[in-house]
Amino acid sequence: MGKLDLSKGGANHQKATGEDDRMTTAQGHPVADDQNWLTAGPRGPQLLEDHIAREKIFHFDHERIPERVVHARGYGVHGHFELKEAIPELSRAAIFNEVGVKTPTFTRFSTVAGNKGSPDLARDVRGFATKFYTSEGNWDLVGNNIPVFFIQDAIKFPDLIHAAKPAPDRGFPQAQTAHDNFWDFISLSPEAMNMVMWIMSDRTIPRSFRFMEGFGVHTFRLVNAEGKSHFVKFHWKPKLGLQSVIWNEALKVNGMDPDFHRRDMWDAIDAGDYPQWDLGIQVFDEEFAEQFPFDVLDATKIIPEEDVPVRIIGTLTLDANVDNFFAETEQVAFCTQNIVPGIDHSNDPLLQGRNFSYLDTQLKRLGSPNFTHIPINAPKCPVRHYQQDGHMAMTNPKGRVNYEPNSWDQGEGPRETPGGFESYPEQVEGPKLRARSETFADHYSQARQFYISQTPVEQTHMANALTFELSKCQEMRVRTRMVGHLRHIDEGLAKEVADGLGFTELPEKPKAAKDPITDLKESPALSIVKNGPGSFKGRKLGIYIAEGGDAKVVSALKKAAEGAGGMVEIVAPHVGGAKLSDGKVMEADEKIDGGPSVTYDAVAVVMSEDSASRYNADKPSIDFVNDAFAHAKFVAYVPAVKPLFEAAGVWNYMDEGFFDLSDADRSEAFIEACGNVRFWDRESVKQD
Ligand code: HDD
Repeated sequence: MGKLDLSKGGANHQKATGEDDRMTTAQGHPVADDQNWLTAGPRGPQLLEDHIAREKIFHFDHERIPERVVHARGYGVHGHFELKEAIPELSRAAIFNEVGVKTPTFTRFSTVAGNKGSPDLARDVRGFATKFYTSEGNWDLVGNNIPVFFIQDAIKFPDLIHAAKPAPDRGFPQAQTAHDNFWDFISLSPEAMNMVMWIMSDRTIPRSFRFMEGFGVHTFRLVNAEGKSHFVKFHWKPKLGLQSVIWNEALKVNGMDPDFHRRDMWDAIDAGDYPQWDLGIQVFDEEFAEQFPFDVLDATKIIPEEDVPVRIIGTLTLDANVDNFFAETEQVAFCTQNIVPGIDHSNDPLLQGRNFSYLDTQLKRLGSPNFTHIPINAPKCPVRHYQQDGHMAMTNPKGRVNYEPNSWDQGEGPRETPGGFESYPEQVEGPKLRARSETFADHYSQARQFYISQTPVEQTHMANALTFELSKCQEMRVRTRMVGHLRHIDEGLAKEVADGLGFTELPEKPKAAKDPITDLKESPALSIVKNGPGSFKGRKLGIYIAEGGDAKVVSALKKAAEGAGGMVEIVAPHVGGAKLSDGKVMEADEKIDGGPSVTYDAVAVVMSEDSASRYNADKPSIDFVNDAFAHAKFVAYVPAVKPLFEAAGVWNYMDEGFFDLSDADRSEAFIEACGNVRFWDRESVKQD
């Protein structure tokens, strides 16, 4: 009969050709009864002898693996990277040299602080980690949607995360930084101030993963075939542009749909509307690094795009949802040390520490050094080495030789390869010491640059966010210390937050390790509003219909939104939909209390006057209109909705963000206006 084929076996819910539907245990024993534990008599005690029940419960008891200590809540998607411009002069990496080649990828988006079950719209940094399965092994770009970090040295990471996570005594708050421990730590860590500006901006409440940037954060090296090196920073630029929700929306969305971001990604990919990001590189040399006012090895600093432009070299397309969340999204193991020949690390002390941490964490999480055998982690190029055994070894090599050097014939075992990975031979010398370089001492200049680069609306949101977060700190010393730091960044901002917190005078500024540079230029690339979508592509219109609504208007709106590449959902008072003016019933995607306006980019309300009078005491209907107004959304309507709009307190305050569709042809103008995301002027208006 020969040897067993060891590649066969393993569980699968779906039957292969020729197999039957028979249920078995994990050992392959056919199961006749999966509903009743073996007992002694119909009402007697259960017997431990029942190997079928015991195996089932045993496996269930072990289903959970430790969640990631950070970035526990994440969402993974398959895709590919296509190189548009080869850069052999900069890097010899195959992935950067073959234009048109599609490298398979797996990207996992995440929040940092919350546990696996926390809501998607927590105010938090988003992880943006991509594994490229290149022909020369896996390259993992493990970045965030913010280009700087809280700390400069990895040794501080456990403290940062302890401070951000729920307090160890009470076990709350979950998935938020609005508490004493976090701000205590931050206010004692001036190096965090640039990051503080970023996290208090709307970057931490993105509308969707599809509308946010990604950054490799650290300075890396690119090394060409001649061994010449350049420094590089990696950027992901979303083709859809940037868009965030506003804080009050985030609070409501979290209650309404805690899976808002993962659902959005699943739906877009399911609908074939594949999100794309351009991969950009900022390349610079030692000479630039020398004259740049900040240290390029300091992960709390950016290099403004206006100083070193971002050069686009390729595109990432996310085009397939996972088949199994656990097997793929949970088990994927990113490691910053996964780099390929032609890319190298820099001496950024945060990056160097990460290179230890990620490998270590995978062993804890996945339980074996053989986590690279799990399909989602396995390279898609040949893998040949002499590592063997260990828990769950799936791909132990065949043959006799498992050491080197060896004198077995060519082909018996792998050999070192000329042209394989070589570290850039950077000259290194100096005393062994624990010290922070003087060149890392500027903590406020770029924080200020970020703040002054925002539009007034965004600056107000930042002041509000800071006030909110600090208002949740019970310790006065924490609040005052933070406001003291803000004074180094912008006196106006410090004053606004101090007023919000009810301070009677501004606290002292702490002594700065280095005096801030106050004349850095504004960088328009740092604002979300200045880099918005500009169209309705990839966005969602919610049309609230009820009996007698003008069918022509609804169909014109649908046509305009879909024509612009957007999605449309119909909301109605009942799941069954509503009969419109043409006598036909239009089905609803959502019942009104399941489809509030906070879940849409823009809304329309189309109903008869009778219906509007009927629903003008209905809280979900009132909220739909009132929230759309309060969140500065563009709103389309027909005049018949007056009774509802009056009840919602908006009828007398309708501005140019409201579109009267008595003339259905105005639908296109409405959708075009939605390209501006929101009618921001409204934010300052007070309602009834
Ligand atoms: Fe980290 C996960 C991004 C600093 C230690 N990190 C993790 C993930 C992302 C980042 C996106 C989730 C990966 C996934 O989806 O599985 N981390 C960053 C960025 C940082 C950063 C952009 C700063 C520039 N991280 C950082 C430091 C340390 C870690 C300084 C430790 C010294 N990070 C980890 C970790 C995690 C992790 C504990 C948890 C789960 C995992 O690695 O696989 O090792």
